[in-house]
Amino acid sequence: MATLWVLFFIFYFELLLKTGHCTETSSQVLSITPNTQEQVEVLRNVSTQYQTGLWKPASPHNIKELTQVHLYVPANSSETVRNLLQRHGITHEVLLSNADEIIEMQMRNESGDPRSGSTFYQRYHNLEDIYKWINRTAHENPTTVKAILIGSSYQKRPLYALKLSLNNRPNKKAMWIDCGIHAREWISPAFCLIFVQYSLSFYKVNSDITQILDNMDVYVLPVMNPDGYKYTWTKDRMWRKNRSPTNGTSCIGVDLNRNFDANWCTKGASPDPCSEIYCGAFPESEPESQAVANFLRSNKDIIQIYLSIHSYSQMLLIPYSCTMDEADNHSELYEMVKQAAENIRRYYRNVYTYGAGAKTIYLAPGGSDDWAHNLGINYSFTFELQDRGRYGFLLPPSYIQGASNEALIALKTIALKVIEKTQAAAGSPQNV
Ligand code: 0X9
Ligand code: ZN
Repeated sequence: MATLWVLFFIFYFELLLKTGHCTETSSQVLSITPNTQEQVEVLRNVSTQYQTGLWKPASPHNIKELTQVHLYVPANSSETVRNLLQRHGITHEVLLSNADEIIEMQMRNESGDPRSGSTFYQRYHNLEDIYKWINRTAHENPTTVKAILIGSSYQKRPLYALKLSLNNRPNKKAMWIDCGIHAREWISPAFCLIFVQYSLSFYKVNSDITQILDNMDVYVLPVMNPDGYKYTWTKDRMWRKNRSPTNGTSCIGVDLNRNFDANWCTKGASPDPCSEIYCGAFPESEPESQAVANFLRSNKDIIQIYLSIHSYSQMLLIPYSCTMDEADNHSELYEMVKQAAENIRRYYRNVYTYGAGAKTIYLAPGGSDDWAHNLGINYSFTFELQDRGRYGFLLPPSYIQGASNEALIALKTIALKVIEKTQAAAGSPQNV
């Protein structure tokens, strides 16, 4: 009997270590809300030390009173950080108690365990597999899909956009969708893949996507930041920026969503190469943002809708993020994201907030959506997909389909509205 008890304790202790319920030995993600300016300062400090990783907001400067901060704390600094918070009377909640284990699991999942029962689109894929998928999709659909090389990354990886053109109607307009500007937001490329697959499978089956694809071509860039994405699979799951170096510092990477020419590098972006929101040496200094900007410039007369997919927070954002001013067509855009959020709520019972970026999250100049809007692509949006912080960037693969369905209904709502306003009359979207 005694041996049995000993075995039980050994087993239980191991379980504690594995599940992370033993706080001393596992990394955690904490949700912390500072109540005073002093607490804000403490949190800004903590978030730049002890090898912690700030998940939300993107930069310590954006930490403010009464707003949740999500902070990754590695196992070895867990005690120090918790003591520090306690000393300053800052309370916290544990969002994830086993972050490293989840990271490991999501990477292992890649090979596609045949016993898991999940399909290709219900898993995250590494960069090589996404390139293979791009190739396969173009080859298997020679009349409707074309892979267009729009440029290459700093490390010379190709940037392929897929052009979906489901019929030969003359003078068709177009929509642009990019995914994976920020490397760690894995749900974003996963959505782009699902969107392409859905469009090809449900054209002439679902009336909304049929109407959209009858009226516009769609350009889909599944991974805008391939170097960063690769890095999240091999070295650092929480990497955000691209991988270009800067002279005179060992800090790497530019935030591609601060590198566009829209109030570039003003408040809400940083000139410090070590910052997560580093704006780069000059607007479009990065080959990735330049490639997208060049493509949009060359096709601005046909592209009506610009959509950039990010995570996380569940938000549907419209310009501007680079100024507190309203866009010239603010009410029109606002009405669209409002309807899109209502549809997500109606069909999937999930809450998305919506509005102008600067007012809904924070001032964030140099973003692609604001730049595209100023270029003349009036209908410009950024979606922040699931979730609201429970898993954050580590959204489990089993949530990919649900998160993508929500983005899809929002996309349909907006595209149908744009078609209705600018082209033929359109109906209301159905469930997907
Ligand atoms: O800060 C960002 O770039 C986006 N949020 S994220 O958490 N995915 O990093 C929001 C982008 C909103 N649009 C612009 N800043 N232009
Ligand atoms: Zn992002």
